Amino acid sequence: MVVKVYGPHCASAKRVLVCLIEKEIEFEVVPINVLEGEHKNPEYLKLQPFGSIPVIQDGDYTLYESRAIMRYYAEKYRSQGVELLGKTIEEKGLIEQWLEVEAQNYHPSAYNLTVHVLFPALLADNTPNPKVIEESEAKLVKVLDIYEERLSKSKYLAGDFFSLADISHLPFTDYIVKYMGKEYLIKDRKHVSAWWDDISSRPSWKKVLELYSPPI
Ligand SMILES: N[C@@H](CCC(=O)N[C@@H](CS)C(=O)NCC(=O)O)C(=O)O
Repeated sequence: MVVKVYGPHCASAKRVLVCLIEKEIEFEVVPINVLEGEHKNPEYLKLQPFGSIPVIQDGDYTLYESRAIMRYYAEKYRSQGVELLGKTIEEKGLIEQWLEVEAQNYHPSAYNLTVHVLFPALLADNTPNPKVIEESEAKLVKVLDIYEERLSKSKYLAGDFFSLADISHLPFTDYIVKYMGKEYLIKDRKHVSAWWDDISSRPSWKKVLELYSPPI
């Protein structure tokens, strides 16, 4: 069964696509244009009632929330492709910890920066808020200082092995490094910078960028 991924050009969908490629899972995509509001169409809302991207369909099975989708496929195809959930329960615990850190500590500021700096058309009033930009960057600096400390001790976030926790950071960090003029947030931190160079040069991520450019 080929997995159907809705919204491949969106950042959160790219998280899912990298996971599928690393796990060698076949997929096809269904384009959803966020800037034209297609994620709020009644047909799409039947799949994702919150109107967010992505959603996957796998036969009769429908799943949304990008991190939940990654966890599902990493577990379902555990013995196929790259192991992304660790080899021991302790490794899995650390992966879960860093997935939560990404979702709760890293993502909110990275997302706010992305929307206010790059895609103000997604805001209700279409106007970037300099205060939100300043506060989001200040929060991200504190988070990245903790990452720098962590990555001075292990090559990847959960340990010396690549995992879902690293994948989860790819799409929004790419915006920070390439499009926002804020690459110093990553590049000025030696260990974060080395980690970023490593994970962003994986063939899976390069493939996703080659196939599906933004809008968001
Ligand atoms: N927690 C959701 C968030 C997804 C998300 O924020 N998607 C963005 C695109 S990257 C979106 O749909 N934005 C439009 C909107 O929420 O109205 C997930 O990880 O799947």
